[in-house]
Amino acid sequence: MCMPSEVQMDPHYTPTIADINNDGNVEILVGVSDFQDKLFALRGSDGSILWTYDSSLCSPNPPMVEDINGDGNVEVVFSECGVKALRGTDGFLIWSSYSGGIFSLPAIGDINNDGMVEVAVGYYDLYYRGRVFALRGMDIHPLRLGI
Ligand SMILES: [Ca+2]
Ligand SMILES: [Ca+2]
Ligand SMILES: [Ca+2]
Repeated sequence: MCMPSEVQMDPHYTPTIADINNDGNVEILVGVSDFQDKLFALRGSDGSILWTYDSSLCSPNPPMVEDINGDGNVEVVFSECGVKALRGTDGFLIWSSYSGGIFSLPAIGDINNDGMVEVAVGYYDLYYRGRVFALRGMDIHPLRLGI
């Protein structure tokens, strides 16, 4: 039986479970809004903190875990007023795309059949129209979707 984590969280945040540092043990990723918005990576074995990421003005949505740059290691991708990709092993920020109108969870897949994955999110544009945009996972290059 595992002890509960010391991290206090809003129970509405959905955790993500994955092995983010390739050690064969799963971690638990969860966003927290408690005076300061943060994303926590907790060791699944005992709930201790592996790393934390201080978010911006918005609460982190449930993250996706995927190798988005093809280096064989997974990244942690989440939205919180923008889209961010963190290195799974230590939470280092790999890239960030700021947009004030992003409220959706990210979706990850190879949308143009080039063998590399893209990250897609829904957002409001300057005229508050709902849009979707996609970023190349490797280098955050935006792709035109024609919608
Ligand atoms: Ca692990
Ligand atoms: Ca990677
Ligand atoms: Ca692709």
